[in-house]
Amino acid sequence: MALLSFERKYRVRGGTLIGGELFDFWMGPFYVGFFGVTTIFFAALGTALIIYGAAIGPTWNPWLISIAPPDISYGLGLAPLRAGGLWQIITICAVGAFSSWALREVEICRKLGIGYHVPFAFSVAIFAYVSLVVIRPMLMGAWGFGFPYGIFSHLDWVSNTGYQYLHFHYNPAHMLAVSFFFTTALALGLHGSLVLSAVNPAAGEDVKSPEYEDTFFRDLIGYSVGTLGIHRVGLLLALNAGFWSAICIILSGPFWSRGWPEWWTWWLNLPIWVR
Ligand code: 07D
Ligand code: 07D
Ligand code: U10
Repeated sequence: MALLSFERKYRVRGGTLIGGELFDFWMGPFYVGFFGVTTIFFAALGTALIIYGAAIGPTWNPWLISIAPPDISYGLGLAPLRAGGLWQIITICAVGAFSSWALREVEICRKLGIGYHVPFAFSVAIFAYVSLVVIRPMLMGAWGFGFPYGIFSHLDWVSNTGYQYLHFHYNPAHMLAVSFFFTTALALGLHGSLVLSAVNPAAGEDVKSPEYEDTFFRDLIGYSVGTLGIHRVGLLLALNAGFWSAICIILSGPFWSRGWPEWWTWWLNLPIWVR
């Protein structure tokens, strides 16, 4: 079915979560829906507040613009706009915009009659963000533990936070997250190259069937996970990368406040070593 006739078939009203038929329409290629409106609202307000924060700040250099969270002394209270209040409202806008985007994905899935895998996956990314600016600051008792909104300043935050725990690489959940990120790239590299090698042959040659893809990996490593299976594996790897990232930062502070290398003393303290 050509794309346009397919769109005529599925672009019908219904299936929305909220708002009934009120925003149940498309603008050009984009589906709008109630959550499209809330996305635009939060994203526009958040962006405007970042621009306002830049205007009252010391620089227009895009790498250096930064909206900082309140000082730790404000605890979990509200801060004046210029002293972290902007960061607090921008955080509400960001959570509002990301959640709206996920819910808009859900409405599109419902219209198409497909599974909710994409919004579920995006929710893991949202969980990682929320772990940084809501969950960990709340567990530690101050919004000031969130990261600042700026290109370079957020890198400073990651570095400083890492060194507060002496050597962040020794955080076991960080190890898992890093390994899952690396494995995700490996899996996508293998999958993208394998598919292209089979279905995008040189001019004049035949496109090869999935049996060729299966056979390549049986010959190489003795097993093929299959053409559907590799997508399950890819999703599982990527979701774990985001999930263990969130865990590694929630652990740092609320549940472990010393250097991460020290955590490994449990290994040396095992009763099995001969002294
Ligand atoms: C390619 C999809 C497109 C998305 C892009 C990002 C903005 C920000 C806003 C100036 C893969 C759009 C950027 C809307 C502009 C202002 C106020 C996704 C793709 C191109 N980071 N981070 C970047 C964010 C955190 C870290 C780049 C966001 C944590 C490190 C970009 C968040 C920690 C490095 C960026 C976030 C952390 C970066 C490229 C939110 C741990 C880099 C991102 C909302 C996760 C790299 C200068 C990219 C860089 C980089 C955005 C959170 C660490 C500016 C939106 C606090 C170590 N981050 N980041 O390609 O070059 O993502 O930085 O949580 O080295 Mg970051
Ligand atoms: C949070 C982004 C969510 C994004 C959302 C969408 C828009 C719209 C619009 C483009 C989670 C945003 C969308 C804004 C854009 C348009 C149109 C993703 C998020 C919802 N580390 N480390 C990680 C590595 C070191 C430290 C994670 C490697 C040092 C700290 C990952 C190395 C020290 C934290 C990771 C390394 C240190 C991390 C990040 C190597 C510093 C975190 C990925 C090779 C001295 C962070 C939840 C992530 C974390 C994190 C990898 C080194 C510190 C596993 C590979 C030793 C403090 N590090 N790290 O989380 O877990 O993505 O955050 O050395 O907080 Mg690390
Ligand atoms: C899916 C699918 C399927 C389909 C599909 C899709 C999933 C069934 C049916 C849907 C998929 C798509 C439509 C494709 C979209 C894909 C993605 C979103 C993921 C892939 C992403 C990319 C290809 C982009 C990757 C980009 C990377 C890795 C780098 C991005 C980096 C930046 C934007 C810069 C960030 C850094 C900043 C801001 C700091 C500053 C640093 C730099 C700018 C770089 C270095 C510095 C300099 C060189 C100096 C200064 C720079 C200057 C002056 C200018 C820079 C200009 C720039 C443009 C960056 O399953 O099948 O089909 O359709």
